[in-house]
This record gives sequence, C-alpha cells and structure tokens, in this order.
Amino acid sequence: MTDIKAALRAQHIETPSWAYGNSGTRFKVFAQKGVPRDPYEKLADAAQVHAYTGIAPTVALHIPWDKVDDYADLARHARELGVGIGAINSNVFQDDDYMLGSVTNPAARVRRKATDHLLECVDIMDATGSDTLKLWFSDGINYPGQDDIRARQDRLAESLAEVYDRLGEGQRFLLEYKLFEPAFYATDVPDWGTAYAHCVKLGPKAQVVVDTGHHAPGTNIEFIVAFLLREGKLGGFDFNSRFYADDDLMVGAADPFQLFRIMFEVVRGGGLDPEAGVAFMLDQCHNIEPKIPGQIRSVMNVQEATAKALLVDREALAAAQSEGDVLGANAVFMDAYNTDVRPLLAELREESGLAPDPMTAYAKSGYFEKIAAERVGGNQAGWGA
Ligand code: RM4
Ligand code: MN
Repeated sequence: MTDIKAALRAQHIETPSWAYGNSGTRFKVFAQKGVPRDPYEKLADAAQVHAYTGIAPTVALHIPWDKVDDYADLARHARELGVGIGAINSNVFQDDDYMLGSVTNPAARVRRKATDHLLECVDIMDATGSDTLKLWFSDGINYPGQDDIRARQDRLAESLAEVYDRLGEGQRFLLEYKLFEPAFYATDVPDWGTAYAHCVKLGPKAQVVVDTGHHAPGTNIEFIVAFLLREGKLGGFDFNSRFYADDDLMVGAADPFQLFRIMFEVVRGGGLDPEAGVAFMLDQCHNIEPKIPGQIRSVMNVQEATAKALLVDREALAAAQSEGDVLGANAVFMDAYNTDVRPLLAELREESGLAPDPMTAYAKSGYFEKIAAERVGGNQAGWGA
C-alpha cells in the first residue's frame, strides 16, 4: 500500500488551458458565467484544479489561443499561482491558408507559414520553460485524387525534420494522430503507426501522443499503449472520452473500464515512473458542464483508474497467466477494477493536507461565485470554432 500511495503521489495530470474557456459543438457554443477572458485567468482557474486535487501542477497552452506579449511573464504568473506551463500545443488548423493542409499543403508558401508557426511554438517553449511541443495536424484530403497521398507524407516529413532540428536540450515533440475529421477521405497522420514511423525516423526527441478520442470505435487502445511504451515511444496522453467520434467528453465518463485497462498497461510498462516521461494530459472541451469542476472530476477519474491499475496483484496475475488459468487471470484483473478506491484516495488527500473530496471542497470554496461576479466585460475565451 505504501508503494501504491507513493506512485499515486508522483503522478501528475496536466490540464488544458482551452478547457477553461467557452467551447461547444459546431452547432452552438454556450457561454458560461465567470469564464476567463485571457490566459492569465485561465491559469488562475487551472490553479484551482491543482489546489483541490494536489496532482494537476501543469497547464498546457494552445497557440495562438493563449498568445501573450510576454511569455516569461505568463510563466511567472503561473508559478505565483503554484502551477507551471506544460505542453505547448500548436495550431495550424484555423487559418484560411490551411484549407488544403498546413505542412502538407501543395503550396510551398503555406507549408513555410505552417512550419514557421511550429518553430515559433519552440520559441515559446524556450520562454516558458516548457519541454514539450504537441503537434496535431488537421491535414488531409476529402476526395480520392485530390492530392498525392505519398507527396503529402514527404512534405510532412520535411517539416517535422526542420522542427525536430530546432528542438533544444531537454525538449521534445509529441506527434498526435486522429483517424478522420476535418478531413474525411484520407488524413495525413491518421493512426499511431504513421505517427510512430515518423518519430522513429527522427529520433528520441520525437514521440507519439495518444488522444483517446482519436480512434475508430472498437480500437484496442491499451494495445497501442503497451506497444508504444515497449518501444520507448509513448510520449503521453490526451485523455478524454467518447461515445461516437472525437466527443472530447470527460475522461472516464464513457468507459471507465477502458481507462483502467489503459492505465494497467501504463503501470505494467513502467509508464508511471517519472523517468519514463509519459505526460498525462487532458484534452477536453466542456460544452455543457461547468469548466473547473469538470476538470476536477476528470483528474479524479484518471487518478481512480490509476489506483485500480496499481491494485492489480501482478504476482497472482503472472502465476495465473503462466499456468494458462484463463479465468483465474481474468478474476485477478477484475478484482482490482471492482475495488472501490475512493476511500484510499480520500485518505491520500488528507495525508497531504487536502480535503478528502475535491468536488465538494471546490463547490464550497466560493471561487465560482467570485469569478462569476468579477469577470464581467471583456471577451470570454473560447476556442473560436
Ligand atoms: C485537436 C487535437 C489537439 C487539440 C485540439 C484542440 O483535435 O486533439 O490535441 O490541441 O484538438
Ligand atoms: Mn488532442
């Protein structure tokens, strides 16, 4: 139990700045009260999530949504709030120029502009002290014959190589994949295999990030996790959950059992060790639920799945597996999943001087009432879809 608690204390979950702003579907963005008007206020909200959970000490930024004049000052502000800057997320999907792609665009001028943006993100890493760049490309084509699939891979490789060479000591990039949307016929980085192949070619500073919402229904995500970890290529997660496509719902809401299976492979592969460098990030858009408690709930869901994964009796499991005891092995696995870990996590929080239930503690704190009253006027942050 001491080992389990130590592992849980060492786990860090990163929240995304965009989860604190308004977001919605392509049909409607429902504005909420108290939503941040700038990156400084987003960080203040993220600091609340850390204050009540104790395990969310970093915040991912998204450029240009979090563009500021002075990034060092933003990082200082974060530190004063007790949090740090996590991954820098690039955005080459919201400019008119990118209609036919960003780094894979047939036009050299557009490719240059996209790559320059990625390089600018590395500058922001330098200024904020962030060690991780996250790359997601909406690039792809809608119709057979629209562009040369193979040439697009060449253009992608060329841009990635330029960004890779710009990375400094201790910096890395994570390449994200997604099977479809916004491109509907062929996406340029549609799956982990494509991302993995590019990363392997580039070297150790390039790793794959698994966004749990970016797979076809029925995909065995834990297999991908096991494989990438074994190869030293699992850079991290963008956690969220989905019922249909890229729903960006709260992680563990749709399928807590899947989250447990993923976390078991993480534990099994040594991915919880800080040296493994696996970033546990959330990538969610709370479009009907309140933002800060939505993030707190998500952090707790990951923590619960992690605790259950740590509870798997690995010795008993290995014994059953080596004896070919199918039902016995499955029972060991399910015993851990069916354990109520909430008392253990409440105890862990109390040991660290936190309230046992972050959800009620936040609700009682009056923070929401305060921001709802204070944040009037100005433009609420949103992801601008
Ligand atoms: C993309 C992808 C990226 C995230 C944006 C907001 O679908 O998941 O990780 O930065 O959305
Ligand atoms: Mn993502």
